[in-house]
Amino acid sequence: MHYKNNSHCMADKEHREAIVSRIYGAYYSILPAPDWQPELRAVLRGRLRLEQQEEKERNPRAAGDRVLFSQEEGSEEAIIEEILPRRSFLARSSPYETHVLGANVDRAIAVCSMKDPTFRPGFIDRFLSACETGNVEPHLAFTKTDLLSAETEVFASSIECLELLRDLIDPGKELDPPLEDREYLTDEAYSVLTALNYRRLGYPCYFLELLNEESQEDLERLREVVSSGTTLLTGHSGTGKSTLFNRLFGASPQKTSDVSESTRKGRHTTTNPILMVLPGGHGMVIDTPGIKEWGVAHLNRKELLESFRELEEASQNCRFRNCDHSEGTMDCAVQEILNGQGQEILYPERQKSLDQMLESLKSPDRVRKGDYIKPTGRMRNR
Ligand SMILES: Nc1nc2c(ncn2[C@@H]2O[C@H](COP(=O)(O)OP(=O)(O)OP(=O)(O)O)[C@@H](O)[C@H]2O)c(=O)[nH]1
Ligand SMILES: [Mg+2]
Ligand SMILES: [Zn+2]
Repeated sequence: MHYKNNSHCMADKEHREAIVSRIYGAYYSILPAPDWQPELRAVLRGRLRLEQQEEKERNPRAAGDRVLFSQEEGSEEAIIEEILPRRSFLARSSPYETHVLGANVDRAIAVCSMKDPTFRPGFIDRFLSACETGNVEPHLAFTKTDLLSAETEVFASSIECLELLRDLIDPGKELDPPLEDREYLTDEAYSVLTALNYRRLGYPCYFLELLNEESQEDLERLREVVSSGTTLLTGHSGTGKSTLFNRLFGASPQKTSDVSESTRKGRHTTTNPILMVLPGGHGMVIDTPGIKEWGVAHLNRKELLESFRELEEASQNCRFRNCDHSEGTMDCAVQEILNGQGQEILYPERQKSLDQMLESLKSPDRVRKGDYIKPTGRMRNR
């Protein structure tokens, strides 16, 4: 990776560039350029600290932020003099708060377990919308495929599975028999079908058995992808983010722990985001704490609709400039697809997600319980 020398850097040779790797309240860990080592402990210069207080955390720092720092001779602690503008960031939000998960990220991987904890496509769809509008390339890692039954595996590679994927998005097709009457289509098999639909949509997908020591084609593909740029891992608690992180590093820098026996949910093992540089000094990976929900209150109706790839072509073809594709707009190409007048309709789970997201736009005062569990990198919207 190459970072342009900042002009401030040139003006003041004492200031060096670094990347924020961790934040603990008022303390930062930073990795100095060009080798991103050694990790230094840092604090903000008083002026910046004041600005931060006065802004009431309007734009707090996140892992991945670029900074300029100084270090007095003999001092262990570095001082952050300036925070450089962000090239991109990944955020989720309620009407009141925005939580920046990471800054200057090139791509993000939603780590989703096929089982334990339960597969939740709603999270994926919100994540995809946030990435598409935040200029971050989305990837999907489906973990714990080893927990799927042999029958599900057989279904996943069957013609029937492919036919279902096709029929479910065919506006002219009435499913016969309907989904609920197909006995082989267990919850598990339906989750796999839903995962495969993301691959059909063209998102890079990886199916992983992270506890299997043997080499896996998808894991190797993923290694290649993260070997350049900055990659952020996100997902619900217990899906295997830190396990994947450790596998990418070939070591165990991050603690992982079992999903709870009784609730089948994760235990929020990771509590702070951490950025690490892969051996060789090229790619950087950020492991983040598990989150419950991905709020998209920072997106408007137009952005939401246009973040759905299925609607992309239609939104480009929409005859109206700046159309927000509202219900009842005559001759709007996006509305035509949503009304089943196009070549394809949305996969049922995607349609459900879109409906929920659009619905939440209508009641902007609703803040969901448990939406914001970690106080890192938040900012107030108003
Ligand atoms: N069977 C199976 N277990 C896995 C797999 N990947 C991860 N696990 C297990 O799932 C549990 C949770 O993994 P973690 O890596 O701690 O999950 P996390 O996403 O980092 O969770 P938080 O830090 O709480 O957000 C651990 O017991 C892992 O060993 C997998 O592919 N298959
Ligand atoms: Mg973790
Ligand atoms: Zn339109």
